[in-house]
Amino acid sequence: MKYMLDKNTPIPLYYQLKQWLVERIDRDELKPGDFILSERELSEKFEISRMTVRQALLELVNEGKLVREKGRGTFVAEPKISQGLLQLTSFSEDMASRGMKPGAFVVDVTVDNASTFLQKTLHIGAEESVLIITRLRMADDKPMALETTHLPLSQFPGLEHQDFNNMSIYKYIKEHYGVTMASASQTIEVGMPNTKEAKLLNTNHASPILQIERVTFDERQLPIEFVKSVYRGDRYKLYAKLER
Ligand code: 16G
Repeated sequence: MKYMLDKNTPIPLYYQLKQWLVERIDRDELKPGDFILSERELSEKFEISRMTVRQALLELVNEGKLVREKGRGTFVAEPKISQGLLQLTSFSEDMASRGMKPGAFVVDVTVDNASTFLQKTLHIGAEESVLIITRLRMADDKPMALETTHLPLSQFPGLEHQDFNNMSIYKYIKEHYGVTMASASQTIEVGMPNTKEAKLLNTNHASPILQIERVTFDERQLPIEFVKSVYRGDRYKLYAKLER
């Protein structure tokens, strides 16, 4: 069946094709993971050039609506998670509130002396040890972020013996040490993943990431955590409600 784009309006054909695809995604006729017809098939279906099709698909890939995978083709992207910026939540809480299954896969756990930076950030002495946990965070078993958490062992004695796979650190710390995360300061920058990050996050080198650093404070305003995270840019958008 042939579809007609309106060749008599000043609206460019590539834009009309984009709108056609976006409408079908918005109406759920095309769902995340569904394949999009090839450039050749779309150009035949709409009787337009392959160049025109290419431009429409490329823009939708750049806007994060479609994903292109070498050797597989182009398909509809998963919708992005809208992450609120003003509430202090844990990854596990965030995913559970969206009806998704949170997960944590431990990549590395070490105990190290506090670096000068960590001494300052966590208000600890040079002789104090820091527990460093790197975890891949999953939502419904799909990798979303890579987090490296630094915790002062003086505040959490024995924590180094805990298995951090598929568990919530915030919840554990509250239940076992009576420490509640009360506030945090956070910076967010855009970057590109290194080879290890791209591999663990199952993304490619050309996909931008969000680099997030957080210092979390307990109810006494004491810093108790420093976290460096790398979030998949194609899976997250940041949200804040602004008031005048
Ligand atoms: C969030 C926090 C991270 C915290 C983690 C605890 C950001 C950028 N990071 O991912 O600082 O360590 O939650 O999650 O939001 P958990 O309680 O599920 O282990």
